[in-house]
Amino acid sequence: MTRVITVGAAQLGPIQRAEDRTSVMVRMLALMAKARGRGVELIVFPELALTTFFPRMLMEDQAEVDAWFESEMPNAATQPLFDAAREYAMGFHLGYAELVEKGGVTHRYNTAILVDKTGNIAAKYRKIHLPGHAEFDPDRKFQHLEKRYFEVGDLGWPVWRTFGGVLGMAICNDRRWPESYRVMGLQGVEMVLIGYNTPMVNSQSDESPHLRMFHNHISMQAGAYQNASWVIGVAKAGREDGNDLMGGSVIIAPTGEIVAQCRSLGDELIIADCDLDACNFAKSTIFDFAAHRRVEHYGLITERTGAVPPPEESAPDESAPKA
Ligand code: ING
Repeated sequence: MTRVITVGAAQLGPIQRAEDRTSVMVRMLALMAKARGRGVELIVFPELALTTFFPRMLMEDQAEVDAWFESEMPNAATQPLFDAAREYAMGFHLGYAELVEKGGVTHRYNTAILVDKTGNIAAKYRKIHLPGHAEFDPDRKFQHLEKRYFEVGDLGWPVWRTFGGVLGMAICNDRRWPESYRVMGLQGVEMVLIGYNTPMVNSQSDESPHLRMFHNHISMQAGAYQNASWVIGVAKAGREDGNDLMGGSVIIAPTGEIVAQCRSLGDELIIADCDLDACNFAKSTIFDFAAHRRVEHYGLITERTGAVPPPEESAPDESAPKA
């Protein structure tokens, strides 16, 4: 029996700060309806899919910050997605800002959930690699305050047996770090779902948009290839209140090849039949981790956080007698 999942990557165009969740829901439900007509079984929405990318804004008032978060999931705004999932027998991935009380303490995460075909939340992931900074940085062309608004995720990178295979999740900046994929690869992941909101330009350099797109794709293609896994990367794209987000949403095969790619900066659905058994060959040959990895040499990867170069070469001792 083949293990093929028909997957839809549902890129979203811009969400302006003034737009409410209801207007976004209309757009997401339209993409789900379109996907249903194409036999999609799993639709993947972006990171922070319900609102504008609010970490670009410096906010001092906690109530103003918390208005961007969901304290329940599902909730009144998002319930229609869960209803559609059940009606269409279509699972979905959704990124959102999660506010959760634990032991009387409020925690705020950049979160993604995977909802199954019955409309139940089957999996949750909280973003671990938070890019940017926590305080206003006057040297940047624009702010990227994820370290201010979110805590580092506390769930690790689990994988789940669902949709007939082994699925995992990562969020945006996670896709740039090989460790994210490898932790899931070491659990046999066959499909990684990744939403992203990525500025089209660098806030600290004149890096070109085409170079940014190259980095976007090479990161996910490498993760897919080196872990013999499908990778679904889905953008929220376009110009949000004058700030440009990149598109380039893709469906990437375990070979690292891009099999489908969005061409617009708006709401756009791309679809592929993802055969999970396409992971098997590489997992049993070139990336048979048990046969080839040498963990006894990998210690630095978990022992050391920042790079430590070797000491500077000592300057020749000028006082020493010349040869
Ligand atoms: N956005 C960006 C990302 O990692 C970024 C931030 C862009 C960091 C480019 C480094 C280089 O795609 C989010 N939301 O993580």
